[in-house]
Amino acid sequence: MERHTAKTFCRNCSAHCAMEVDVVDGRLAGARPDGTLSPYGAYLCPKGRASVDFHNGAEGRLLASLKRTGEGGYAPIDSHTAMAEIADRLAAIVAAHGPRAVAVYHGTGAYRSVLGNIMERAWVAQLGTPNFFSTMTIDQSGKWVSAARVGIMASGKHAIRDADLAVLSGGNPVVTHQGAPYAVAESGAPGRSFERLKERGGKVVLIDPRRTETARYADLHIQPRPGQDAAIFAAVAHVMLRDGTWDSGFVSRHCNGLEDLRAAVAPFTPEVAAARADVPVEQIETLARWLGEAKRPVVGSGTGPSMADHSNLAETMIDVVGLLAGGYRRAGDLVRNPGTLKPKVVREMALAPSRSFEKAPFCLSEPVGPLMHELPTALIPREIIADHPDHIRALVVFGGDPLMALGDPGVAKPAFEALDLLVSLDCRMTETGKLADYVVAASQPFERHELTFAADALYPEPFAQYSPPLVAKPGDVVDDWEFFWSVAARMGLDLTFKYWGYGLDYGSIPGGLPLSCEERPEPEALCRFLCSDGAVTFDELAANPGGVRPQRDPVHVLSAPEGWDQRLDLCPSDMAAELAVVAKEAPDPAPFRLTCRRVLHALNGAFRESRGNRKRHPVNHAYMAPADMADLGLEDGCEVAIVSTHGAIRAFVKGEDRLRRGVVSMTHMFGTLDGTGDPRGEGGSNVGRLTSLSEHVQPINFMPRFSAVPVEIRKV
Ligand SMILES: Nc1nc2c(c(=O)[nH]1)N[C@H]1C(S)=C(S)[C@@H](COP(=O)(O)OP(=O)(O)OC[C@H]3O[C@@H](n4cnc5c(=O)[nH]c(N)nc54)[C@H](O)[C@@H]3O)O[C@H]1N2
Ligand SMILES: Nc1nc2c(c(=O)[nH]1)N[C@H]1C(S)=C(S)[C@@H](COP(=O)(O)OP(=O)(O)OC[C@H]3O[C@@H](n4cnc5c(=O)[nH]c(N)nc54)[C@H](O)[C@@H]3O)O[C@H]1N2
Ligand code: SF4
Ligand SMILES: [Mo]
Repeated sequence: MERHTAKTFCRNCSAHCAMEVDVVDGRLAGARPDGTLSPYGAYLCPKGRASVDFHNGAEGRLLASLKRTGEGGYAPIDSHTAMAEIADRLAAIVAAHGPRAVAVYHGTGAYRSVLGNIMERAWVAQLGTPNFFSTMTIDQSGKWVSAARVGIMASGKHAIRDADLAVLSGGNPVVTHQGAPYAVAESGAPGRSFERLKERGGKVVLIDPRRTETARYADLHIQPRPGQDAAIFAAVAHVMLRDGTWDSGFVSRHCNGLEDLRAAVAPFTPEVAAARADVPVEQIETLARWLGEAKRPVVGSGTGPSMADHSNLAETMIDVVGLLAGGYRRAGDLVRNPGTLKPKVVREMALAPSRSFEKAPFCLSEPVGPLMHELPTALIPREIIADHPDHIRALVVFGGDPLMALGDPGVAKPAFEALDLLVSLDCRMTETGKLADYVVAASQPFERHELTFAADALYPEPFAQYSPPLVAKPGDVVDDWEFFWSVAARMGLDLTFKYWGYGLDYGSIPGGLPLSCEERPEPEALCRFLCSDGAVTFDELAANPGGVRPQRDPVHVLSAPEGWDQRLDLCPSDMAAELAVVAKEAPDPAPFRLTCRRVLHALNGAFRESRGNRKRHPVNHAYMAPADMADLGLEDGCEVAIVSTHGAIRAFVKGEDRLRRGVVSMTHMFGTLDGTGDPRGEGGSNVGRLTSLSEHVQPINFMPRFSAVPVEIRKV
């Protein structure tokens, strides 16, 4: 028996927790957290452990690629043959209809794949299609809308390690590990980041209809009716402006629109917001007072406000409150992590609103342009069926299950069926894969060369790690990067491999490593290239498998360049107009609102079938407040129909005294796309059937309503 231990890192989420794995006879045999150098200390969550089982073949991992047969079934196909056939079909589509006929959907799994992620963008840029879609626009792109119309404070928010007040609305990082820059927590060991903040005398405020696992750290937990974040944060702004507690130095240096904002939030007295949200007025007053008093506040949100009613407005108001409080680093402040693979210079300067969504390239079905160089995912079905010569005819799905993620299968599925070519690049069969012409079997992280690229700027302290493959690839699986390179090479597209980062237009990034169509790139060389401007060299990383903490002098925020005159807009006109609509809106009469939530042992659709998850969540429970259940004559395990204006599902209820009344809390990505609806038989109920891709979608990003969905509950 050959046995050894190797150091590596988990790639499930951007925490990239450092870990040690045992390899026995070429198979992964166990995993432990490695706290030796990790900026998070020793930490590993259940998904980190589940990924070891998944590598070893649990949960129906795909070991061969598949091609659809005439009879509607699948036959195995050699992966290289599959990639060649896909390239030929794409080339024919492009020759006949132009590059815009091709689209990609970049799912959550794609973020796990560093080289794949970049090669995908290189391919899309070279192909010249604007049709880049990702989960981000059906996740929290309200934050992108806000950035595009308010602008961006380039110095970034205070690090949690420096903050004295953390305000988080609608996120549960203790379960999801979703932290900075948007939510307020560190993504690795999130609980510890709150503990430390409180040990320093800092305070935590949480706004969530559910008393979540994160709420145990809250000094103030506001438990509102869902869907009221815009009103709550407008009222906080109202109080700060009323009491003169906003950070006037910061605001006058960087922001326009203060007087317009004052007028826009005038109707949102704390009494009005408290009544709408059904919370005590004092809680809103307290939050505003603490924000006024704090020296280094940070304000952020998770998916709750991004998925509920008026999500773009809610996210904009949350950002506006963060700006009024001056929750951003200033010239002279310490930059704890300037980045290791690509160190950055950080300046206290405002970047004016881009309003990119008002500029070309526009969608065909709606006059809307990109956010962060991506088009809105909720429009994919409309862009497929658009009566326009440029409509989407081929879709490559990279590490995602868009049909489950979009919801509204009655609309989305027929559109996907109308495609000439649908490809799923995934390590398992998904609901979208079941409709695909080809399912290409992808490798898993511990079988690939990878760098801590996605975490580089997110770690609380500088740190980087490189991991070569620890085990051989099983069966006939391919690395994601190889898929994109092979398809490009066969299509005759010369790619350039670049260090890409969010917000950058791939094509406009200067330099890069030119790749040839003839010579397969070496993944190690690609990783080496990504380290070329690093504070550590690739050789140092390769020699230190446990990672490296670069030693360098402390870095501080610099002032804006001489003559810099860009400013942020505290009151964009579309924000003010929507706020006026909300001020007049009558409350929805539906007795319950369905809210989003996530479970610890699964990662959206991935690891849903893991042992840990299935033990805890054999079905997708509909959690309700026990008092609401008593009113409806329901007990734990009763089957109910949950009915929205758009659809109905059945589920089993479970009492949860953490929930406020009037809320039904459920997880997404359970069950099948459009099965029988049996909540027991198909792996749980699919809440996507309750949501619509045409009603109650937001302006600009077309974000559907995935939370605060008005529903009725009926006993079956
Ligand atoms: N274990 C695990 N981790 C994950 C995932 C997973 O599936 N499992 N998914 C990953 C992904 S893709 C994402 S995007 C992140 C998401 O990370 P989070 O945003 O932390 O996700 P949730 O746990 O769904 O937290 C959303 C919270 O918002 C609350 N909420 C619902 N509606 C409202 C509202 O209208 N207002 C307010 N204020 N709160 C509301 C819900 O009660 C819930 O507690 O997690 C990532 N990490
Ligand atoms: N109703 C409702 N709908 C929602 C949400 C909600 O809260 N409520 N949340 C939304 C959000 S925030 C998100 S992010 C989306 C999630 O939507 P998606 O990202 O489309 O769904 P996932 O299930 O995360 O898909 C990830 C896929 O990646 C695969 N994968 C894992 N590792 C690899 C790899 O290394 N390579 C490749 N090629 N594939 C890999 C997994 O097997 C899995 O099938 O859903 C959205 N939809
Ligand atoms: S927090 Fe993220 S990176 Fe860390 S073990 Fe869990 S899934 Fe992996
Ligand atoms: Mo997400």
